Amino acid sequence: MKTIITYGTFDLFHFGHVRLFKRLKNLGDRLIVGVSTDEFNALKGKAAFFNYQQRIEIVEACKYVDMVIAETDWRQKRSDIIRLNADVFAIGDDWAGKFDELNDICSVLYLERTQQISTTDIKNNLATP
Ligand code: C2G
Repeated sequence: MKTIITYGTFDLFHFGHVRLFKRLKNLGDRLIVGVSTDEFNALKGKAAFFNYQQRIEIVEACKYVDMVIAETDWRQKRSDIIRLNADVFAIGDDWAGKFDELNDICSVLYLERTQQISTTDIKNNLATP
C-alpha cells in the first residue's frame, strides 16, 4: 500500500485544498493529512477562522482523506513518515525546496497550487465593503 502524507492549516476549506487532496490520493492508496493545531498556527504566524477541531472535522469529511493527524511542530515530519510508513511527502509548490531533506526516507513532491483561490483572498474579499 502506497501512503502519501501532507500537512497544512486548511482553513476555510476550498476547492484548492480539494484539488490538492484529489491529486495526492491519485498518487497512491492512502492519504494522511497533518492538520496544524491552533498553537502551531500561532508559530506559523497564522490565525485560522475555524479552530483546530472544526478544521479536522472538515478535512476528515473529504472523501480523498484516509487519516488525519495533528501537526504541532515543524520537526515532526520525519518521525511521522517513518512511523506511518509514508512513501511520499507532498505539498504545494509554495513550499518548493523547503522539505528536500526528507528525500532520504521518502519521495518529496511539490505540486502546483490551484490558481485564483486562497484562504487569504477569501478573507480579504469578504472583508471588502
Ligand atoms: N494549496 C493549493 N492551492 C491553493 C491553496 C493552497 O494547492 N490555492 C495547498 C498549499 O500549497 C498547501 C495546502 O494547500 O500544500 C494547505 O495550505 P495551507 O492551509 O495554507 O497550509 P500552509 O500554511 O502552507 O501549511 O508544515 C507545512 C505547513 O503546515 C503548511
